[in-house]
Amino acid sequence: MIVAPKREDHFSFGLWTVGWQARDPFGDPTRPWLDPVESVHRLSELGAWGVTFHDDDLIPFGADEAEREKDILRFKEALAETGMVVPMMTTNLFTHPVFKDGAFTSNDRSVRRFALRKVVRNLDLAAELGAATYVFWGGREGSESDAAKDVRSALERYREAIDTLAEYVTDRGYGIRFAIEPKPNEPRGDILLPTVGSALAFISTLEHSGMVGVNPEVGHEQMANMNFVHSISQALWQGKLFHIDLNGQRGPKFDQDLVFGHGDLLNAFFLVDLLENGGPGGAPAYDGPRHFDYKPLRTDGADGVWESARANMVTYLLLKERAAAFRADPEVQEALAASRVAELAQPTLAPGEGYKGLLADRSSYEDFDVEAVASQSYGFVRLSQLALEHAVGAR
Ligand SMILES: [Mn+2]
Repeated sequence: MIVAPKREDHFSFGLWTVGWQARDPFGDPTRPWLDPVESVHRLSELGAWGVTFHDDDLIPFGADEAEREKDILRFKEALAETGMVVPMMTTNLFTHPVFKDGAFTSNDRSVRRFALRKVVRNLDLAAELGAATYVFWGGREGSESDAAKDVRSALERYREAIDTLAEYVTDRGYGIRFAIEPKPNEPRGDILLPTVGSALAFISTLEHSGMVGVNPEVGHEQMANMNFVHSISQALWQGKLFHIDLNGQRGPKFDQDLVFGHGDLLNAFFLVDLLENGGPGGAPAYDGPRHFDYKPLRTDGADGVWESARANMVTYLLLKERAAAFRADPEVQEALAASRVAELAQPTLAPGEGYKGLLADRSSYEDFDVEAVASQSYGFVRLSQLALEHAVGAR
């Protein structure tokens, strides 16, 4: 039985995903331009709830005011006709050659000032359209040569940019939160804030750090050979998972942007289990949009565009079902207990104990049976296999 996506599942798509014309560094586009209005209607028919976009996805770079107003009006009409929402928006600070050495961290100060103005203009539109989250992906913020970029100054300028924009949003009372999207490389040889951990550390230096979180993308983290479930867990632990980009990737190579689950399926299973069942008492650990940032395969025509959009949502829902079955299985519960997974939630020190109590507790060291404890089995293989059997629908 294949599940059907619904509004309440809160699936959203970037206009640049289904709208990707499949131009790559080696080849021309294989698909025609797709009208954002058509994307809104088609995604809505497939059961999606929202669309997201960069300013330039909707309004061509350099469009005059009349053209801009016309594009926005048509788009708003499509939203009104379908009931689709815009939960997130972002800025294109990477396509135009003016950004070839970065936007907030270009060596050229005038580029940095232009970039801030481009973001401010689009933040006004984000507020108008009710977007709750504004994403910053600094694709061009980086370098190919260590001779060419003073990284400490670049990070300082990055901080200055985010703080300035946060102040603007606060002064305007927009209520928008920012989410920084890490990526290790591509298009730049090395990109600043390459992983979720780097972004979290950067955020802690911000003046308005409370309104800034992360927007991790499956493939970006896996390009850096990170375990996405670990990265998301840390973002959740720090209360910083403001948004998420779901897609697929097979290991450290170029950014594949595959359909969700079409890369590391088992990691996708555990990710959905974490998001849907990882909260207190098995509640969802994340209540934001389930946002897909992927590319329909270049080999496919329009049929593949909509088939892949559907595939993202169906795969997520199937994994959600499988994760629920995994959690509900008494054999899994027994295996989890045997593996003492829940015991990790118990603090290492007793309430009020402190190091003095620890030092006074002979059972913790002097009388501790190192050999007996070292010889125990944690039973993780059995637990892993149970998860796999549930993930593939064998249980
Ligand atoms: Mn990507």
